[in-house]
Amino acid sequence: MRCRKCPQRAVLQMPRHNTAFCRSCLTEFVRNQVYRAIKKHKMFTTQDRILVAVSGGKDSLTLWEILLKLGYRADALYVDLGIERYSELSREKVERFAKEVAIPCGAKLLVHHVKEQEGAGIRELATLVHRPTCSTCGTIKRYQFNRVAVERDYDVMVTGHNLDDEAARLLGNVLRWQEEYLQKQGPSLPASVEGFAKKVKPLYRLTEREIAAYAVLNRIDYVVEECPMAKGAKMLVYKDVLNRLESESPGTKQAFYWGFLEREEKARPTSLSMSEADQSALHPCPTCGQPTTANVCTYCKMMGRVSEAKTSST
Ligand code: Q46
Ligand code: ZN
Repeated sequence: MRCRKCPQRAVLQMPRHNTAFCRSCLTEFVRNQVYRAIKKHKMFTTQDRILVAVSGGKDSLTLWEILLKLGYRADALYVDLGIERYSELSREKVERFAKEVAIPCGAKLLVHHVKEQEGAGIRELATLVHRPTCSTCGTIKRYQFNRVAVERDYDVMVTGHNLDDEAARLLGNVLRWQEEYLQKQGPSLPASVEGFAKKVKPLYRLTEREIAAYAVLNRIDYVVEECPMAKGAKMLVYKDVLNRLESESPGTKQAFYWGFLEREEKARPTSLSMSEADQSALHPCPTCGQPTTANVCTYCKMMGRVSEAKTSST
């Protein structure tokens, strides 16, 4: 099959756009989708200092590469969760990418080690506080990314969530009518108060398959295996359901998530009042100073429980 834009051989068929691209037209398409996302949602400019959350997987490394190729000032933060082989492998990939691609472009890689800073690997921490590993992990990653972004004066924090991630999350939130989460499902969340970094998702227009093809064709070496803790996660079930719908009816994921965004945009006054509501409910955590709606923030509460559990076991 031929590329729809040039005479080259197509390497990827894209039924949702009823098209097919060769290597260089696919590269251009993917970068262009990221650029459109950045512009449409006024995510950042070339003057801003950007912090990319990288995990070593295809999405975050591809995102970092594209931002650098598009001329943005993008550093990255990697959180080493201390999950034996998986963390070692993914850290290796991130460090190699930084050395070969990012540092030559003038970018920096920052690393946060959970074992050193929080005193134990993510699985051990979760056992100590009697919480599921992924929710412990989520609390730590959110906290550390925000802390680094704010303390080091980054203008915006960027994550590699793609169309599959966002459509699956939307499906989960709609199935349970979690309206509070629905209001925060857009690709750009403003820095609602002092101490909260702006967060954006420039890959929301691209599917996992398109990003994987881009990564392979552009020789981005990423960790292929999933985090071992992801097994059995609800998100994977939602993704699977959406993939089945997509193969029956190409474009379903896009229509679902983009349709939601269009509706949200029309209801913008609600989201503005939402950020006002956030502001009035938030105050600095007395222990760490990060904004929280509770007495003490979730991270500090969790770390308090970790030290209690450690003391009682000695
Ligand atoms: S990294 Fe962390 Fe994910 Fe691994 S422990 Fe769960 S939440 S599955 S994005
Ligand atoms: Zn705190």
